[in-house]
Amino acid sequence: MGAVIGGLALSSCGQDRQEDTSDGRPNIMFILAEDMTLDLGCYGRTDVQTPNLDRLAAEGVMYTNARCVAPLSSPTRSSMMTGLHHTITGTHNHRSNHDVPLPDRTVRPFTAYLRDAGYTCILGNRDCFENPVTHNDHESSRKLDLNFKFENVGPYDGVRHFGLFDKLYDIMPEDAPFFSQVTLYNTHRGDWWKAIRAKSEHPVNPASVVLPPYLADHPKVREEFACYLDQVEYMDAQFGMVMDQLEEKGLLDNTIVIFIADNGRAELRAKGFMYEDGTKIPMIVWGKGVKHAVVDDLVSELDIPATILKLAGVDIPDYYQGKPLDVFNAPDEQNGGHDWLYLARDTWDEIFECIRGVHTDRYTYVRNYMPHVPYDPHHMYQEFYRPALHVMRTMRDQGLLNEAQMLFFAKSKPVEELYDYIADPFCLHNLAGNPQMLDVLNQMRALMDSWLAEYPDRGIEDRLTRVLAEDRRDENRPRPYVQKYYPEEWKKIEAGEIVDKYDIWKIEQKKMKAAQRNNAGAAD
Ligand SMILES: [Ca+2]
Repeated sequence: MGAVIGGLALSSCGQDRQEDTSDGRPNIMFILAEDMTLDLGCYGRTDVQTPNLDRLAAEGVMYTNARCVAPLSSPTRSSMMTGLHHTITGTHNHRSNHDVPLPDRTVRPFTAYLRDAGYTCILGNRDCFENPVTHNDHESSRKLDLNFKFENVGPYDGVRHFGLFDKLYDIMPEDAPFFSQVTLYNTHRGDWWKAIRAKSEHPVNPASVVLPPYLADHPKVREEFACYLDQVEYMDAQFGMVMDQLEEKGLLDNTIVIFIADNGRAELRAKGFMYEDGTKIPMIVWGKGVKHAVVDDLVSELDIPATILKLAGVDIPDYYQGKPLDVFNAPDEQNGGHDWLYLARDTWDEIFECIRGVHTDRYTYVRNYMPHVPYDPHHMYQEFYRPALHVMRTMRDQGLLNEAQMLFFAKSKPVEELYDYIADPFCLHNLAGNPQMLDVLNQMRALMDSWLAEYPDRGIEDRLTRVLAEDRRDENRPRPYVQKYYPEEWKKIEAGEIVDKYDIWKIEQKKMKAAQRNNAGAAD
């Protein structure tokens, strides 16, 4: 499978072909894109070119109703690594518990089982990403982002040793069978977005972008969305390079490739929330023996670790909450997926939150445990990385937003929400107050309550007692700093420009704070 580079100048990754020393078990390649929903050509988008993933889907199994377990990175990644929902293991608050080992020593990272079975576990990819556009692709390719104590590489016992992988980067034929995990990071918001768009040979035309109806149809919003799709194209090109690398090493024939995004699209009313664009993720499995199929079953990220262990011939632990995908079967022979899934969203940076959701094959039920926290809580990260937020706030003040676009600016959230996501894929019409939907509402409530009766939910338990780490507090974020010292730049942000200096500002502001502290200390 040769890669099609999506019109972007990326480094090549030529390697001498070497002998595959696999003992017959498949190699497993787990590739995670960041923060995107079904924004690929193979899922029907007409405004983006993703030839490499389109080909993967045309030859492999493409899941059309796959869900993350949280609409944020670190809880989803923590869940996949343990096989258990993040609300059970205490890994629910984004970027938390970094010094806390997993609470139950019978719960082990799935890589520990793979390593016991003789798999070489390899994290990240260096060869393909040597000439990134503006950020360090190869460092971000090893992103783990787990809310428990871990180290990238080294032994693991969960008490004194917390290493999850055997090594970084290099896949060698003698590593077979291997498990390789690679994050393709650039679809995450960052200071490289404009540079990647500038480098594209076919930047996405803002006029051709199909916007979701909850975003205002404004030139700046179109430009931003086009730039997001440029990131998707760049990611697709990187994916193609990883596949080329495997082929050139002679390892592709015995490798199963699993591609997903960790959570939904980084946009207003998507990432962070239970709606379709926040929770529906691409999921494609490809490789030797995998039959092409398009599967509409409701499946979960938690099915991924179970699938990986099954592919490796490892017994799936009793406590696992996912079930392995039947990737070698036609759709009518598949296991049918899940009847329903439980999702949770808790603290995100400095914003406390507690949202719970249930998805069935038709409905989404949402229970807001903190309804007083608005959808737009002036979250610092979103201030910098959601140009649409500023554009739409201005339009709101001018009375220019329609009902769908005003949803994000409600002063509070309803206690309960219910959506028929088949009829209403943008989750614009809350049916929770509709008397005709009372039976459905009660069924969804009962599903959520049955989960809560069976499992602890540590996010609901700790929601009123959370304390933010020092570096999450508002004063350590650069909004007031930029407003004061870079007022012209702040004006651009408020006008809906895409940010590309956030990291610089963060560093400068930290330096200034440190200098102020030192000066205060000297005066004492
Ligand atoms: Ca993510």
